Parts: sequence; structure tokens; C-alpha cells
Amino acid sequence: MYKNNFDRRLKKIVEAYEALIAKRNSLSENSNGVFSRYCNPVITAKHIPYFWKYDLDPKTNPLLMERFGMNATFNSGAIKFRGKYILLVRVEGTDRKSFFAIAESDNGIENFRFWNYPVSMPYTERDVNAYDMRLVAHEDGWIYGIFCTEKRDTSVPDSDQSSAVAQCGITRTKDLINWERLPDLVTPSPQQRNVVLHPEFVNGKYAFYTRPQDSFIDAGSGGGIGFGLAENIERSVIKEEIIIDHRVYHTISELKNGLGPAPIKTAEGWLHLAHGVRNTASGMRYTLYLFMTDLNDVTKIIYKPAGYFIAPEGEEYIGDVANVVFSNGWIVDDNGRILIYYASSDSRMHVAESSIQQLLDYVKNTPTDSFTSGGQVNTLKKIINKNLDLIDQQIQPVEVLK
Ligand code: M1P
Repeated sequence: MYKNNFDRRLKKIVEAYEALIAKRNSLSENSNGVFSRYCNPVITAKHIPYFWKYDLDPKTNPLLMERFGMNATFNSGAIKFRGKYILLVRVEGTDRKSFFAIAESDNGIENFRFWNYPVSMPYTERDVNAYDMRLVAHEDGWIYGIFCTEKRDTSVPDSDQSSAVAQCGITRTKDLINWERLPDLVTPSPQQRNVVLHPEFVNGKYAFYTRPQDSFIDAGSGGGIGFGLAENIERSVIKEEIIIDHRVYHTISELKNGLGPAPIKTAEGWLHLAHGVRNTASGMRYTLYLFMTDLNDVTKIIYKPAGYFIAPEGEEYIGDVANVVFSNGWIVDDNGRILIYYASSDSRMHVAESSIQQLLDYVKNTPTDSFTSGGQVNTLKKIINKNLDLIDQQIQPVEVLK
């Protein structure tokens, strides 16, 4: 009897899994003109292969129960590699440990399927938890994986089993299969998270965006998104760290911020995607924002729209850590399409679509923050005045432009 139930149950599991992977995705019809979301998440915990979770041997698992529970799939690095859209996913087991696994798709918006095995990363004893990898194709010819490696803070009493130390781990590969682990990044800051490698040399050196922080959760005296240069990558040491994007009172990133994926080079500057965090009565709120730095000086911000670019919406609000959107991966196609991969509430992966043209327009023409209510009302009034004039004259804006 067990054997029949086992077979029936296995068939159901396999069919549900294959149906999920085959599911098509479509663009949402609601768009603010800057970007459009795709309707379905691209990767969820349910996309994890059944043969990772179950022992499929009826002799040792006659009730076909899960043996290795999976909790979430989120914060994924992204790269287009040999024509495939690759997400290097942060997979989290029910045991809370994160590890890296690759899922690929032909078109970047649907049918993501995990490779048979998680990434054979050279983890070390100090990686109690490893997560949030940024994949960067550097001009030196390597693909780097820059990630957060975290362990318990041994300077606190045994009674404190929560305090942790976060640092930046570095690994590299040519084929996404064989990974070489390099020494962790050394910086003047006690802790680091959200470190990103710039894809080009700067003054002949490896350039890192950092996020200095005093403790595990609090950025503390770490004033924002930092930047520093390292002479070589085999032993990366940043001696001087400067802040290029400061945290500011009463903005979306007053509590902390961090760079997302590596910036995209455009004709008009480097396009950066980052997350900003503020505190609310219901906890921290993570949103995404964009800014642009100078082509000749990657530390100089030349455009920064006010406010957020993407914030949680609908089901995105809900998950293990509510009210969070986080991105550490985007892919630009040859035709200028940009796929922005973002996770919601530390639980699942989504994709939104935009283009170089739209994002350049967005960063250049969205008003900057005046940092006061009065200043923002003045900005708004200018927009309204212009539009009311157009409406009064019954002239369509598009005709005016002709
Ligand atoms: O839980 C939200 C995010 O918190 C951290 O980001 P930050 O260091 O900016 O606070 C990271 O642990 C990230 O993985 C997580 O999604």
C-alpha cells in the first residue's frame, strides 16, 4: 500500500514542480512609465528541485516526507552568460543557513530552473552564513562573486547568541562552475555588508563600493555607501574609504543604505541601483533607489532623483522580513532592455523591466530632493503650473513638443 501512495505522491510532486517551472510570465499593465513589473515571481522556494528536498527512495522514505526543508529564495546576483540569464540565488534552508545556487532561464522572465547541484563554493569555517552575492564581469577577464560572510561575534558573552560580524568575501570564476576563493576584503571599518566590485579598473586599481558599519545591524558611524581602491585582488586591502552617497535625515535612506548590483555604464554616466532603509513603527522599510555617477569620476554623483524607485507592493510586503525590497542583480540586453531582479521581504525573487533610455530619463528629469516639505511643495507647484497652462490652452503636451 505504501508503495502505491508513494508513487502517487511523487507523481503529484513532480507534476506540480514541472508545471511551476513551465509557467509563463507577463508584464503587468500598471506601469509608472519608468519600469514595469512582471506579474509572477521568477523564483520562489517552490522552484527548488524536489530532489533536493526529498529522499526519493521508498525504502528509506516510505511516507515521502521532506528531509531537507527549504525556506526562501532571494537576493540574487545576475549575469548573462553564454546566452542564458543566470541568477545566483541566495537559497535559505529551514535551518536558516543561506547558500548559493544557480538558476537559469532562456529569456530572463520565466522558466527559471535550478542547476542540479548548489554552487560548489569554497566555503571556509568563518562562513557560518554566506549570502547576497554580486556577480561582476570585470575587465580583467574574471567573473567575481562578492558576498557577505557572517559569523558569531566572539567578543560578546555566551548569553548573546545573536551578535554577529559581517565581512566581504571574494570569489572568482570563469565558468560559474569552478570557483576560486580569495582572501576577504580588508577595510578600515569593523564590519562590511553590501560590498560591490566596480567592473572597470579605476586608476589602475580594483575599485570597491562598500557599506561600512559599526555593528551587525546598525551602520552607526558608517555614513552611507563608501568607496575605496585596492592595489590587487588576490589580497584586497582598502586603506582609505570615502563616503560617496550619504545617509540623510528624513529620506528613504536615513537609517542605512547599500549598493545593489555593479553599476551599468551608459553614455552619460554610471547608473547605480541601491537600497535605502528607514525606520518605522512597524520596523525597517527597505526600498530601492537610483543615482548616476560621472563617467570620469565614479565617486561623483551627477544625478539623484528624490525618493524611491521601487517599493514593496501587494504581496511583496509580506514575508520573513516584511516591507523589504532588495536588489543585487540586473542584466542589460544589447537592445538596451534592463531586467531588474529584486527580492521581496527576504522571501522570493521578482523581475521588473525598464531600459537604458527610460532610466537615463528618470535620473536626469526626476526632481532631486529639497529635503523639506516646503521645498517639495515648490517643486510640485512648478509641475502643476506647467500642466495647468497646457490644459488651459487645451494643448496636448505631445503637440507642444513637435
Ligand atoms: O532583511 C533585509 C536585508 O537586510 C540586510 O541588508 P542591510 O545590510 O542593508 O541591512 C541584508 O542582510 C539583506 O540580506 C537583507 O535582505
